Amino acid sequence: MKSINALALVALLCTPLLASAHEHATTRLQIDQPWSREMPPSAPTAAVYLSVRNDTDSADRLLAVDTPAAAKAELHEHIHQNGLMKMQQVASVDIPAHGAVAFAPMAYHVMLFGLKAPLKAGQTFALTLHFEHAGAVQVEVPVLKDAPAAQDAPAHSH
Ligand SMILES: [Cu+2]
Repeated sequence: MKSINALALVALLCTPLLASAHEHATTRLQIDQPWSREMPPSAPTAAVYLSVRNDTDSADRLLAVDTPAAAKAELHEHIHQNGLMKMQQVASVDIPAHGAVAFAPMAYHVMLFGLKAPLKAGQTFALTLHFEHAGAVQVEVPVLKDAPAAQDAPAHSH
């Protein structure tokens, strides 16, 4: 009896995951592990990180992003200039065929300006990515206190 209940629970928990995997498959691009870091309530901006995987034979390009959580969302990259770390807006991000591009701390990221409300850990918000070929792909972005284990910034290792 106990094992039957466990199986039923597993089936219940797996259903939303299967549904979302199917949804992604139709877009030809896989958006993995989106997340945003919780910021102090006074912070006017926030960053979103994720990974875009392209399993198709043709390259694509991320052109723009938007979210109802902020007035404006931009594609940014970090650059080294004269020994300083800076970030700047980029017009688009190439997603190579059979490749993946990581949006991670100290790399590409989505920058949110004019947050409608402070981002608190435990919340999620919608983010829409606009690709040249795949079109609009929407993901739910969870707000986390710390980076997910798989995305721990290598720059922080001592
Ligand atoms: Cu930025």
